[in-house]
Amino acid sequence: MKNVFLTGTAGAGKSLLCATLLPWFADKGATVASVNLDPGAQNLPYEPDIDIRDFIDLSTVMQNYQLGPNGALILAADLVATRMNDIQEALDTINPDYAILDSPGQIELFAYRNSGPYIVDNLACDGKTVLFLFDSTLVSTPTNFVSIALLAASIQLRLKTSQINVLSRSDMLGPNLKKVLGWSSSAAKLEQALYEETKGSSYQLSSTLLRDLAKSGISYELIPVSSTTRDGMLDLSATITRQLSQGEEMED
Ligand SMILES: Nc1nc2c(ncn2[C@@H]2O[C@H](COP(=O)(O)OP(=O)(O)OP(=O)(O)O)[C@@H](O)[C@H]2O)c(=O)[nH]1
Ligand SMILES: [Mg+2]
Repeated sequence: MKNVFLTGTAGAGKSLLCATLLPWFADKGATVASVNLDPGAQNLPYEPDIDIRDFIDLSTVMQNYQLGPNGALILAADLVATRMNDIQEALDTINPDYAILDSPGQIELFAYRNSGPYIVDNLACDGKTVLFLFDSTLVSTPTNFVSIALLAASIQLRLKTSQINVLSRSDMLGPNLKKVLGWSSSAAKLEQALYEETKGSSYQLSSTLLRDLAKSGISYELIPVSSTTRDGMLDLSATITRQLSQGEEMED
């Protein structure tokens, strides 16, 4: 079984991408299971095979611990790790080729507390990758692009797992898609765009961070995908499969 974790800022399109990837993999003849790891999820665009909400109920957490909605979300996210054996057991029963795991909207609850890294690290699998979604609506300026690239690097630092960076909801960028992809594939283009945007005021900070990012070897080359038009799905699924088989070769 190979685990594919979907991460990204709130509303970046994780759940709809999960719903889109499931039939995509199934059509290719792979068996696939969906796992919802978000105890606070309200409406999911797919029917999860395994649902953390069956083990952790947000309103019970609020009542039992006398917490408001934010406090309950934090505690519920922490409690996810305590149900890892249940998730593992359910996954072992299904025993799919791929498990697609949808994470909570509040990325800090998943990546910056202990539960998310623990789950990523300890769920048994013979290959795993993290998809980090750059939300198209958050990367429309060069400075914003750099700030989300830093977040992507930070998630990689926390989850310590091979990561595929995706430009999600790419259809929402319209004519700006080409420009954003230009920044993602060329550090020189992005630096020039930063220079033109900031006119010196925050150029020093953003360009230094960008160069350090490049020096660290972390790639922010993005695969554009749209769950609405299905554009980019072929490229993304091929990248996931390649990444996971590379992991296998490295382990051999
Ligand atoms: N146009 C367009 N809208 C999208 C796409 N993917 C998701 N959306 C919409 O964006 C909104 C958020 O999508 P979700 O899939 O719920 O995003 P999420 O990251 O799971 O959100 P949280 O779990 O709440 O953080 C929904 O209204 C989706 O219909 C896409 O590729 N294109
Ligand atoms: Mg979601």
